[in-house]
Amino acid sequence: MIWRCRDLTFELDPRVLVMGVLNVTPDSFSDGGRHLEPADALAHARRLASEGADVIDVGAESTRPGAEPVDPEEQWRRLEPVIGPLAREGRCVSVDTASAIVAARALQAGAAIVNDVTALSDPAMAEVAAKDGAGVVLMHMRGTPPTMQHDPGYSDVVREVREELAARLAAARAAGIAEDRIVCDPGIGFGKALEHNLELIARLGELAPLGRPILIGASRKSFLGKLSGAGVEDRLAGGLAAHALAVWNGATVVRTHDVAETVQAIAVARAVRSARGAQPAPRSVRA
Ligand code: HH2
Repeated sequence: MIWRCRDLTFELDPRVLVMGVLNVTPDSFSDGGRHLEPADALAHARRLASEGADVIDVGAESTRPGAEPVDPEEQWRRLEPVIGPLAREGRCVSVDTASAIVAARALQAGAAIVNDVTALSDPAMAEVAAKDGAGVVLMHMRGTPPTMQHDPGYSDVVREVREELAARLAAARAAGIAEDRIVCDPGIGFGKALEHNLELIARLGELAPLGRPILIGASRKSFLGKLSGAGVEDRLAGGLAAHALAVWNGATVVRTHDVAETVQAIAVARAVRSARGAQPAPRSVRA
């Protein structure tokens, strides 16, 4: 499977891409306030790359449950000193934003990917991404960050996420975004209760009919704390387990704060998945 992001082409499966998270925010749930100074942000991005991140995903707006939107001008004030320098160093930069204005400026500054947790809900975003041939991450979310964790409900979370992502994929194609530029993401923790997150990871193979690479982002998220009792600083092992299981079930892009450890966990999961006689989860859809 191919993922094209501007002039870059990634060949996935068995290769798994690692997206290292860089939040230039005061309030992100796990690393808020740590990389607000551009020098700190750049140093952190370079560390993530040296640990094996293929992509640096830079965000300036927290999407944790309860978070309020951040004005595009403020997002760009935080992002500008980071995106251009990283892109000029030849790094593949993704911008984590739902704002078309911010995405357009980031692409102009050299970003290659738009990671939109609202799956292009703003039609202007689709235009921006299509025009520059950006890679696009379409993430599934029910509701919006301020309210999304207020009692989320599904009758079959995997089927509904697949159908809703299929609709966003069709909308993206209709807006002129080539299919090979798109990755789909079930949105772990975005309008999902614990059992929904678990079912999505367990049945990730059922998203294969979307025909696009699947991204998983479980790093440090609260469902790991619910399962283990670990605080946000202590969820590394749980995140590695979740990501390894997701790769076993077909994820080929992993978004993480903990790159070095994730690279190692993925190498093992990928190798087991490729072992003779391995029987990963069926890539069919439950009847
Ligand atoms: N999760 C977060 C943010 N962006 N993008 C995608 N595609 N998938 C995800 O699972 C995802 C995402 C939340 O994590 P983080 O960026 O660390 O936190 P915050 O939103 O508080 O900045």
